[in-house]
Amino acid sequence: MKAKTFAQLAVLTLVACTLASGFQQSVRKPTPPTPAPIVKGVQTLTILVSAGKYSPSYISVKKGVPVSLIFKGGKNMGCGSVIEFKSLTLKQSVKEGKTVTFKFVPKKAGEIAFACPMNMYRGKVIVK
Ligand SMILES: [Cu+2]
Repeated sequence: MKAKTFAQLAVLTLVACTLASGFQQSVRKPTPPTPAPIVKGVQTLTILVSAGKYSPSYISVKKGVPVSLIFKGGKNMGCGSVIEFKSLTLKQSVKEGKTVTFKFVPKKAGEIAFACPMNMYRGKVIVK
C-alpha cells in the first residue's frame, strides 16, 4: 500500500514538472514557426506579401528535403515585393496577383533569412 502511494506521488510529480516545463517553453516561444508541409516530396508553403509584410514570416523546414516557397503578391507591398535570400544568392520580385517561387534544398540545420533589399521587411526559415 505504501509503495503504491509513493509511485502515485512520483507520477504526480512527473506530471507537474512536465506541465511546468511545457508552460515555461510556451512563455519563452510565443509564436512557433509555421512548418512547410510536404507535397509530392517538396516542402511547399505559400507566403503572402502585403503591406510590406511576409505572412507567415517565420517558417520551419526539414534538412535535406527540397523546399519550394511561393511568394504571392498582395496589396500595398511596397519594397516588400522584392524578396532576397542573401545566403542563397536568390532574388526575385513579385507583382500584385502573381507569384514567384524560390526553390532550394537546405543542406544544414540553422537559419536562412529573407528580406526586402533594404532589410526592412524580414522573414526567417528555420532548418531542423
Ligand atoms: Cu525595403
